[in-house]
Amino acid sequence: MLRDTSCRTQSERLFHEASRLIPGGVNSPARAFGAVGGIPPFIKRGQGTRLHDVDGNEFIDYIGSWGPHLFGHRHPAVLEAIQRALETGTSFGAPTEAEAELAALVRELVPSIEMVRMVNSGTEATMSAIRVARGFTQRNGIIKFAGNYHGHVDSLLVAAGSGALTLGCPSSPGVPAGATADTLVLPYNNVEKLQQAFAANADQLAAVILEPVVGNMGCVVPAPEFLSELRRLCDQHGTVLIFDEVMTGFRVARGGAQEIFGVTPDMTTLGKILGAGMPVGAYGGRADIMLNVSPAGKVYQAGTLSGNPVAMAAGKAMLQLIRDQNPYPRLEQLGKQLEAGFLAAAQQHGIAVQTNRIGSMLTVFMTADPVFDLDTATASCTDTFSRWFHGMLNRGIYLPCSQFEAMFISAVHTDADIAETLAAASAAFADISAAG
Ligand code: KE4
Repeated sequence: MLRDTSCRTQSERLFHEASRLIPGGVNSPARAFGAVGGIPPFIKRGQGTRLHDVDGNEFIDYIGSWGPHLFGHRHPAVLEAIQRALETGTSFGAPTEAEAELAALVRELVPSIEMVRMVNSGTEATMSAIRVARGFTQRNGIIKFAGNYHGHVDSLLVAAGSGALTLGCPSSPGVPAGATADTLVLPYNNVEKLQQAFAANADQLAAVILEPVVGNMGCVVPAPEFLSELRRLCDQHGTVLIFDEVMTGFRVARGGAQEIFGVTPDMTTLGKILGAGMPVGAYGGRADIMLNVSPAGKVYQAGTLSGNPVAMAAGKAMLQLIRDQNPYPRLEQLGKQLEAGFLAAAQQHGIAVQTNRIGSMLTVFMTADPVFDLDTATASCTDTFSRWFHGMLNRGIYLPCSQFEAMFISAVHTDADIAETLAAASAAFADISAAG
């Protein structure tokens, strides 16, 4: 049965009310349906793999709050940890045991992180990591890659992915030229351009920051030699290699992308899953670098709610689930099943698609050609994507509302969820094919 998510809904009423008070009616542009059109469903509650909106519609969720819900909404272990933490308070602005306990779990799962600082978002994590790398090397130059998104940090909001790319403002107004004067943007997966950039700027480069598997131009996997050459060049020139694993951390493997590809960064940024849905980000890495962070060192970074005890409790519960339950074989199986089904459904109805996937993170690109960087990603047909997106939404499947995002499967998605999703995908592709 097609669900009525058109303009005569509670979501419509709430969206118009919100739009009078909040820019675009949302607190983050990625949620606004700007690229796909229509009104975003206002969510009333989530449970497991399901979202329920204010109009009584139910969806199988493949956003998972843009990554955090590795074990679905309201996992009992996470809820119980939060409730237990709330019994003793919400925030103290003073050190608590939970902060070191979560730090120890992070180090156990991601051994390259010898020391870590908790912050409140992925943006804070990348902003701080860049500052520390600059303080440590006494250099200013930064390399980032087109289509990579590292949060809304001034110096990195250039040729950015995610909402910036989706809404056509990869380099935002309001960012002064000075803020990005030291930022070099290179094409992802292009070793030759990387070598040229180092040859021309090596002694000025404080850091290279990248998504070791990109989620923010849609899912793009690194070419085999890309990460290893990056590591070699950073070693050669004393440049700090920062893996932004805010999305891939604990998502693609227990130890993130660095575990899968066997390339060890000097620093790593984390977020999303680390907070289990609560606002947590983190940056960490080599102790000799991290000991430059105030108050141990001179590079200043601070935060009223950093290490918040309730958020720490949620993060601990999440990382203990990961450590004790090892969800990755199941995530790989579900990802493989879904990818194969999407490809078969598209092929059956003559729709040209490419799928890029790593574990439970994948994107269906509406293009006939391989996607390996921003240019090939943006060659996708966003109109076809929008039609597929709404065809799925109307059949109760909640996908990321942009061609340039990754979808996420949780460890609690069932075979029945996958079957229902693939049936919807086939019907949605059939509609597109029939409409010509
Ligand atoms: P936050 O500041 O949104 O917590 O994290 C920024 C960030 C940093 N690095 C990577 C690799 C990220 O993917 C993100 C945030 N991801 C987007 C989704 N693609 C968040 C969704 C949103 O902006 O609402």
